[in-house]
Amino acid sequence: MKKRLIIALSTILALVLLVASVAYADSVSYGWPEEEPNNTVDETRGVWDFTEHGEVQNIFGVVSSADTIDLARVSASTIGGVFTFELYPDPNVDVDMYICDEDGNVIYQAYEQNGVKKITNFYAPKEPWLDYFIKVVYNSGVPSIPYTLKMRLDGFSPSMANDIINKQDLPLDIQKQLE
Ligand SMILES: [Ca+2]
Ligand SMILES: [Ca+2]
Repeated sequence: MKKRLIIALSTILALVLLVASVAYADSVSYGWPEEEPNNTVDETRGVWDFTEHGEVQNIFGVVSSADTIDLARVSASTIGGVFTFELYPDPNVDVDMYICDEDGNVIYQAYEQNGVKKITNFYAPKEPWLDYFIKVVYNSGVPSIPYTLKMRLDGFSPSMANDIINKQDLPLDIQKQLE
């Protein structure tokens, strides 16, 4: 029974990967399954590093009553830019999404739009070794398909400054223009 469930889940995962690669075929886009263990900042090994503006990376993962936290380490430290994070959860599962700092402290909570959890206009400065963590937290429900965490990095221009949610992280000269 257990083995069958694992096979079914891996088939679904393969289908999701295929769909994702077709849907985003015209842009720079990647997708991989999550890597467990990823329940704490310290045990989360891989880095989802963004090195081009317009780049999209997708993570496919599962949270459940047996695995309530998934963290993903994200970096744009060599290029900087503006992140958009969108979590497409299994509709049967109630989840929350957050951005955390390098110590695992929550900085922002996602808002919901049509069942999608979103954090938009998050400014990431170009700063060596600066990483963030996207945190997916399970609340309730029984998953039957993996979630997709879609992450996109775009370039920053001063005309976007008013929409940035973390204005305190903008360069000082741009903060001054906003005053
Ligand atoms: Ca997981
Ligand atoms: Ca986990």
